[in-house]
Order: sequence, then C-alpha cells, then structure tokens
Amino acid sequence: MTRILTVAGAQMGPIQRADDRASVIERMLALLHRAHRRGAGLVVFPELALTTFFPRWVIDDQAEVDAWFEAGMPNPAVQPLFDAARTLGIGFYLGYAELTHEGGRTRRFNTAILVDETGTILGKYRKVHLPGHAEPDPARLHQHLEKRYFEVGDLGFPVWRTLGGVMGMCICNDRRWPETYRVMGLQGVEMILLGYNTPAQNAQGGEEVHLRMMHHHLCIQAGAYQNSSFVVAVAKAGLEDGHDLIGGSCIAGPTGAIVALATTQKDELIVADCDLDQCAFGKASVFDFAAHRRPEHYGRITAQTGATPPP
Ligand code: CDT
Repeated sequence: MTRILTVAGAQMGPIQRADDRASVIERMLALLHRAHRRGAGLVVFPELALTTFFPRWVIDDQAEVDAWFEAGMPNPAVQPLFDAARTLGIGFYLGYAELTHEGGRTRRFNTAILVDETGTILGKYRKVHLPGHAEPDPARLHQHLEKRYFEVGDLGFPVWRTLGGVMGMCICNDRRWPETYRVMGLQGVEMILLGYNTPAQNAQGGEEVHLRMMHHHLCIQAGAYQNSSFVVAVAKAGLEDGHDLIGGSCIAGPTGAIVALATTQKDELIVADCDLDQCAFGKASVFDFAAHRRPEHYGRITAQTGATPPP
C-alpha cells in the first residue's frame, strides 16, 4: 500500500526589517505556485515567516512590538495566501507572531497554523519551548528575547487527521527536545511540520555554523526515527538585518534518513513524495510503543525540569 503526500518545504531567504508584509507574501505566493506545479499537496513555511526575526532586538515601545504581530488570521495582508491555497487545492503551515485577546487580557504567542486545501485553518500550535531570555543581556553579542515577547504556548502538541495522514506541528527550538516528538508520536503522528530561525553564531560570538547544522539535522533525524514519522523542517536563512541564519531545510523520513535537503540560503523549494504508509513499519516494530515503552520509569520527565545530580 502507498499513501503519498507530496510535501514542499518553502525555505525563505532573509526578510529585512524594511520589507513589508506585501513583499513577503509575494515571495510566499511564488513558492506556493512553484510547489503546486511540482505536485505538492502541502507547503511548509518558516517560523515567523511574515517578518524579520524581531526577537533579536530590545524594543521598549509596546506599539512598536505589536507591529510585528498579527492581530487576526487571516488578515488582509495574508488573505492572498489563503485564496491561493483554495484555488490551487494546496494546504500550508505558516508561522507568525500571534496577538490575541483571551480571558480579558492581551496575549502574544509564537504560533503556527495548519491550513487545509480549502483555505480553512484546521489547527493551531503555540510554541512551547521558548529559547533565550526575557531581559537584555549585555554579555551577549546578539539578543534572543523570545521569553520577553511571547508567552509559553498553552495548546500542548495536538495532532490532526487531515491531508490523508496524521499531522502535527512544532516550532524551531521545540525540535531540540525529544518530548516534543514523543507526545505527538503517542498520538500516532505521521508527519511533523516545523519552521525555524536558527542563528549561525552563538551569543558569545563563536562561529559554529557547522555544529549548529549538525545539531539541527541530528535532532530532526532522531525525532523522525524514534517516532517513525516524517519531519519537515523549514528555515528562514541567510543574512537577515546583519545576522546570519543557518539554512539546511530538510525532510526526514521515518527511518531517520534525509530525503530532501536545501542547498542555498535563499528562497528555495525542497520537495518529497512522502509515503505515509512507510510510518507503519517502525510503529509496529522497534518503536511499537504499546509493546516496549516503560512509562513507570519515566516519572521524572514530567515531574521536574532541572537536573538533580546525587550529592
Ligand atoms: N527561533 C528559535 O527557536 N531559535 C533557537 C535558537 C537557539 S540557539 C541554538 C533554535 O533552537 O534554533
């Protein structure tokens, strides 16, 4: 049996601070149309795909901060993307900064949505593992202020049965945490979609792009293999407002092997015919969770955060 979902990773080159939403959407539409011509039923865009990666700046004026957020989804700026999805019959994953009013207060999340081939929002995920810090840190060469601008996501890691399979979402730093994949694996996930913005330099000034690329692929491949799922990981890449972002967008299959890999730091499409039925073998053998997992020994995973070495 085969159950093919052709998926496209729409890597995006840098988006500069001066670039407006309209110019970004134009680039995304071009990628969406190219993906359609290559037979894709689903396109994955990066994390915070509509703007520059603004958490690298200290911004004190709340109105200025909020200008990087989307107060509604869809909104007039992104509507053309939804219209094209419906016209072409193609779904997409979109990462953006979400501003919402819930429970009588304003809330801000680093969010991704899954839109189906009718242009309908099917699912929403809010980033759980926010990296970086909340206060400016002068010791760092660059700031990473996600903890300042976003709340921790409150939706967990749900999955959705759509587009012919079981789909899940996460965002960037989430991919470094095995719990992310396993919670979705326990819901039978067959394809995990994720966008990312990963700096090429560490905050202490170390050029370690080779290590960062290795860690990125290591995590994606391990998550795919250990949960027998496809993982579609899509970067915003290149020199953005003077800050270098790694590329390396890739699609890993349920064996952990990479089946598509970007070769540039620019807008670039990677495409793979993913046979979702290939997920069944690992789920029924090495990673047959019902047969082999031992949750009675995993209590610490949910009971504590920091490590507690013996005295
Ligand atoms: N956007 C985001 O989550 N970036 C983080 C930076 C961590 S520094 C290694 C990431 O995991 O790529």
